[in-house]
Amino acid sequence: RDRLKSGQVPVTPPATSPACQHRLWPEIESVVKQQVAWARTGIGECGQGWQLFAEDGEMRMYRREEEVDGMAVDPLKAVHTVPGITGHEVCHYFFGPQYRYDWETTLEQMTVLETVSDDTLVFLQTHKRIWPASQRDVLFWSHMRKLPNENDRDGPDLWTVVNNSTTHLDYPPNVGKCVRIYLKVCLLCQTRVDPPKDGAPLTRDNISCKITYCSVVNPGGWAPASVLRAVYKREYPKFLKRFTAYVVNQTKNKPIMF
Ligand code: 18C
Repeated sequence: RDRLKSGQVPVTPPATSPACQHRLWPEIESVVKQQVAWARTGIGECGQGWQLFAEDGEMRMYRREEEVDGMAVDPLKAVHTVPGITGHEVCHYFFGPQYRYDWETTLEQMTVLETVSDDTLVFLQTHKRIWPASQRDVLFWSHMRKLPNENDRDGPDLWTVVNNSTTHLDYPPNVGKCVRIYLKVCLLCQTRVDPPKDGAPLTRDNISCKITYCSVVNPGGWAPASVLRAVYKREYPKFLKRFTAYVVNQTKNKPIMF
């Protein structure tokens, strides 16, 4: 059963989530709902214009060419299925700042500007420069959430991380050498379990994770569309393959984290 497509997964968090006291909370709540709904929409239901631009094993990446003020802001949607890991593990390594330098190859510097709660952080990142364009930075909140499996109490939960650009009085955009980019990113993960027939204990051979990754990045300033699309084409597949291989490697000798 594919709950990502079933339209039956609630996205309301437990009322006890500590982040719900914060000024950003109404925005987090609405963006998470919107992004999760979008991530759960199959490519066939997304409308016209989606092109498959990268394919490798189970991984498929689609984009739709879109421009705002002459700048390419192509939405991206990627799906992947990776054996041996859970959705909770994938989200844990994607969200945790302590792992980011290990897998994020375009990163130059990362700072946590605010710890809103265990599941919500505000990040400032600078990324490597692509000559001849200006270097980019990005300031965003990041929220990790379990989406309980209420239809099947014994089934694994869905997990998501949503990243969304925000502002910070102490870090206004475009004042130093960097141009600020604006992003919306959603990573949505569903664990699949294929229990051993003989009632033997569950191992990593019995699990896999269906990953959906959606993003829209506005480059924030001049960037030739052809160069930008070439960067997308190279960097997104590299990211998803490297990041998922990292999670497999980090978890292989650890107990399964459902
Ligand atoms: O989602 C991802 N990562 C998260 C945690 O870091 C988070 C942050 C995303 C930042 C994405 C923007 C990165 C800009 C990078 C600039 C390009 C550097 C290339 C250097 C090559 C040596 O959500 C995973 C993100 C995977 C990133 C894929 C690349 C996206 C390219 C976007 C281009 C943005 C404009 C660049 C301007 C230069 C144009 C010529």
